[in-house]
Amino acid sequence: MLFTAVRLSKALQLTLAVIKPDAAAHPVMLEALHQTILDNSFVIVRCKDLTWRRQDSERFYAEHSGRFFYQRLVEFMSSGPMRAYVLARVDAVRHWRALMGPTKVFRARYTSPDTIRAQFGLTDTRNTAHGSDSLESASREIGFFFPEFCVETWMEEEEPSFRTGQMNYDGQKQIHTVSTQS
Ligand code: 3AN
Repeated sequence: MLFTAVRLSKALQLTLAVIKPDAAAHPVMLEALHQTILDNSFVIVRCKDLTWRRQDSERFYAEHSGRFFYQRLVEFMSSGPMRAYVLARVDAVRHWRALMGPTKVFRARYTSPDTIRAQFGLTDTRNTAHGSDSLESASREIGFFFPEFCVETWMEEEEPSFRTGQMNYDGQKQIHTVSTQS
């Protein structure tokens, strides 16, 4: 029965989500964003608070070096604590980016007022959240933030359990874990 359910349903996808320093600095905002993630049916696979050194920020955003906002972005992203998540859901990459909304905060407020960036973003740089833009970048970015986490192993060993709802939410660790009850 479980085997059939796993075979018939669409596989979960993993994505990297980050709550940037503008929001992570405020515990109430951080809690609201965590709740938004849960309310939108994401499985929280990993959750970690961390602070980047300037060189981490430069390395992560290397593709933007040379853009007018690069120095500002690099400085901001290493200016204080942030929170990184590995999230799972069917079409997680697309769903998380839709929930974040457009990069530019004022555009987000105008076109997608219910999104995270529209509600919490301050400027185009301090725009509250990051999300991978493809499966390939999700894999690379998860490795950047969670070097101990192996996407392939998770897909093989844990994804089927999460897909069929065999999970619990651990309120203390603030992540979902595979339920061991049969
Ligand atoms: P997104 O995060 O929406 O995928 P990217 O990858 O184009 O957008 O940009 C990475 C980050 O660079 C953005 N999240 C934002 O913080 C910053 N950024 C992008 N465009 C601008 C801009 N025009 N002005 C200021 N900051 C920007």
